[in-house]
Amino acid sequence: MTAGITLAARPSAITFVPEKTALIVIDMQRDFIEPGGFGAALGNDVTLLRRAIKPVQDALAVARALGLLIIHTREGHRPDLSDAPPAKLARGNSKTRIGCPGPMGRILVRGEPGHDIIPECYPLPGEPILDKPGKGCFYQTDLDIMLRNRGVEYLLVCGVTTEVCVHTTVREANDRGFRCIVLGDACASYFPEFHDVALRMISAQGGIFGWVSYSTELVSVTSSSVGTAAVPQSTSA
Ligand code: TIU
Repeated sequence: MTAGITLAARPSAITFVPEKTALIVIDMQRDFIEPGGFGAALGNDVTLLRRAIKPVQDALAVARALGLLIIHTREGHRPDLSDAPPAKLARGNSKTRIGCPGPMGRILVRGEPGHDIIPECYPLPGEPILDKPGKGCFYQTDLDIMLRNRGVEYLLVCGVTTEVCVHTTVREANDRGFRCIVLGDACASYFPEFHDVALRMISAQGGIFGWVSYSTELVSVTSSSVGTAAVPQSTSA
């Protein structure tokens, strides 16, 4: 077993064991991040989410160099919408409702261009993609068994949006006993104040939901062990 890797973090440093660690990359989807998708249709400024792209790329490079399990997630629904709760389908209008046509296909529907992951963060062959109908990555998915079969105990978590799908997932994971390390600069929100408070909520009260660290810290502490050629030197949030 390789040595543990210690990250500076809030509320305290955290040491993770690579063999027992997965990187979860949450919903880096065109519908949320590119102009013309679901996020933009809701009136959001998608450039705020694009800040996370480079840090996510850096986290992916480290995880690949360390041989971590990497799981990419996508929020979306079956084309017949049979897995979407009526309450979720009732939200919005004909331009913002899930399943309605948008510039990148039907909004948040599996198989549509907008539902897919942005090219900058696209999974490599062999990296699992987890399709989920909800905000949290555990709800109605097989993520739990995938992690437990691999003996995963630590989760490095990144993606969008901080206070919605990242937060829901970390809360679920924390209750299931996983140690969650959220990479703050590799998360983003349409609402910067929500992003900041969401990160503070994770590490408050002695780390009530987990730890908050940064992709820059992950790159910095692993560059000697995985080689600087494999890991891009980072980055600003
Ligand atoms: N992935 C995720 O966060 N889904 C959302 O709908 N987020 C919003 O902030 N809208």
